[in-house]
Amino acid sequence: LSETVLVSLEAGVLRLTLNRPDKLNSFNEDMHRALRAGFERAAADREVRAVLLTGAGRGFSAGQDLGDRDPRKGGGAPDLGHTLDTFYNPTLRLIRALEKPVVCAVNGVAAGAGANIAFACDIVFAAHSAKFIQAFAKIGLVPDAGGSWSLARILGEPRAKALALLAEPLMAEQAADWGLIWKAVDDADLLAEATATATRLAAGPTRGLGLTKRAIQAAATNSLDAQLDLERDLQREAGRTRDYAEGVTAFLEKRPAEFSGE
Ligand code: T3D
Repeated sequence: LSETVLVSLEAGVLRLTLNRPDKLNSFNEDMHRALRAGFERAAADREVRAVLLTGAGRGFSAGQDLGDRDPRKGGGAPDLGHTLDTFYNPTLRLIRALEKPVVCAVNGVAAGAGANIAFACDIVFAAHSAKFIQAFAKIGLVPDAGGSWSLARILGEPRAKALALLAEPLMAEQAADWGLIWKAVDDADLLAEATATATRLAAGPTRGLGLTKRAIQAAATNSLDAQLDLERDLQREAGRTRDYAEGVTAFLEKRPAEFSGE
């Protein structure tokens, strides 16, 4: 069993903790595989109704482990396209396709692909002391792990380009002000607040929440017409869930709903 990602399940929340703290949770192949396996489990396991992603130690993730890319070790230029295909891209796609909420608690610096994996999550909390760095420009690379997409879409070109070209740190508070993340919170409260949110979501109408995620993500590329059709289709599906019947019944009976996730 890999120790590079710690995995625990409590109250329907699958907590995935990136765990290479002495390397600021930078990604080696083992951590890639373990994180991907975590999200595959989240998709397959009915007990899992939300995911919480965080990092061990003082950082969230410093992106790719550059020790594994040392040109001084010889062997010629690596095929980084292949490593994106094999590692980062499948995980990004899993996070986006997972029809369960993914909460991220950015506990410290998030650099390179580490930042962009955080931006792919659904609800992102960051500690006030955390910062986001598009570190790629410092080593001659291009933003990856979905960063060029999410930064441009969320921030627009001027801010996306400045962040990517200058590789300057963006503090958590500013990231929240710009709409890149949900909230910046006190360092001491980060894990409790993110866990409470993930736990609340895990007790929610999982299928409806998953369909909501799908609808909002589809809006980025749909016309209004296509989106209206999609809402009709998804609402039809949501209207057939047990949780919808329970939600309406609970409202009419003036009691809290007890959602099963079905
Ligand atoms: O290759 C492919 O597959 C393509 C995909 C690429 C995706 C990417 O993510 S490319 C971008 C890679 N990441 C970076 O370029 C960031 C490199 N790290 C930093 O710039 C800084 O470490 C930070 C700004 C993130 C944090 O700075 P600071 O001063 O808080 O910490 P530090 O002292 O630099 O780092 C602490 C330790 O972690 C240190 O180890 P040591 O000296 O105590 O033994 C440092 O070497 C290590 N570390 C930090 N980042 C990485 C790393 N080791 C390997 N790879 C790292 N990315």
